[in-house]
Amino acid sequence: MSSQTVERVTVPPTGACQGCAMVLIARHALDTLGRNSVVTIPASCGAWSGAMLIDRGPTQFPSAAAAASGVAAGLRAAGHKDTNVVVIAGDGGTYDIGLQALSGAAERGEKIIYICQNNQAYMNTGIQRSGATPRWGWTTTTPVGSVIKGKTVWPKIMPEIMEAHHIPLVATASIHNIPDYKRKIKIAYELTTKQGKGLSYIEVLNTCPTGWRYSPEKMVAIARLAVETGFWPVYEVVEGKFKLNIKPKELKPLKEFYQMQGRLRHLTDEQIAETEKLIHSRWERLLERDQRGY
Ligand SMILES: Cc1ncc(C[n+]2csc(CCOP(=O)(O)OP(=O)(O)O)c2C)c(N)n1
Ligand code: SF4
Ligand SMILES: [Mg+2]
Repeated sequence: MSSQTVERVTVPPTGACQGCAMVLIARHALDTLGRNSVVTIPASCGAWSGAMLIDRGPTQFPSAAAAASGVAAGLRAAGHKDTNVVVIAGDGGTYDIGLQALSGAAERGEKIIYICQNNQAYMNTGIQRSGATPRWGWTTTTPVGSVIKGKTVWPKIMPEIMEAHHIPLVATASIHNIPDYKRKIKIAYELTTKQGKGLSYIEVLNTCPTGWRYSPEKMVAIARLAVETGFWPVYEVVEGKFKLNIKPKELKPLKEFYQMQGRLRHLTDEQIAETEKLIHSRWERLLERDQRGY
């Protein structure tokens, strides 16, 4: 990638559902990085990202970061030092079954640009819960019945787990702000591919109409509301420097966001209030970090 390069790497059509944000996540990452890239996609909806004009290796569900480590080593051995080695994995392949491979790769300082498209469930296999599914959220394995109503535990905060690995870049992004996402992809290119400083981790909320139960034309509105309610804070930690990139003056009520989605519409006011309390206390911590700058 040069700073001037804007070349298509992904080619339509895709096999994804109508209004799928994952297509945007894959397309803008790879088109920004350009053709001197190799991408590894574990079993996930990412398999439906469409045709690509670069080498693309499907991997097993748990091993994307391990496979990418091997690709990076092979490229290095062959003298290709400036090729982007990219992973695009789902939340299941990142938070859950792929965590060990990812943690190992991050700790070893592998030169991998790792993108997690987080749609908060195992979507391509039929909407099963993951470590990223919101508490009380409906999935096919956390049904809403008369005794149990959705997932009973809180989701992990994966970007904070990645921060504990002291990697050069940890960032979150939202598909309603593509320029911010592409800027972060360029930082990853600079730190990981060009300067060889280790693994970059970027996680994007993948608003998924099929699994979240909303109609596809609301994709951008839902993504924006996720950020404006504090449900999905957009920030970056670049070589230890913290910045909250989108700072609404006041957070919108979480209920607005939850009521737009069939998977979360059943929550009681008390459950929403409890979730909001957690979100707001995290938001306060992020504002403090933003002021401190680390
Ligand atoms: C070891 C193993 N267990 C289960 C599966 C079946 N499987 C393939 S993809 C997937 C879920 C992927 O979820 P996620 O990573 O969140 O991606 P998404 O489909 O949501 O994009 C599962 C359970 C598998 N391929 N390998
Ligand atoms: S299930 Fe969701 S993430 Fe998967 S292709 Fe369909 S809209 Fe996209
Ligand atoms: Mg998923």
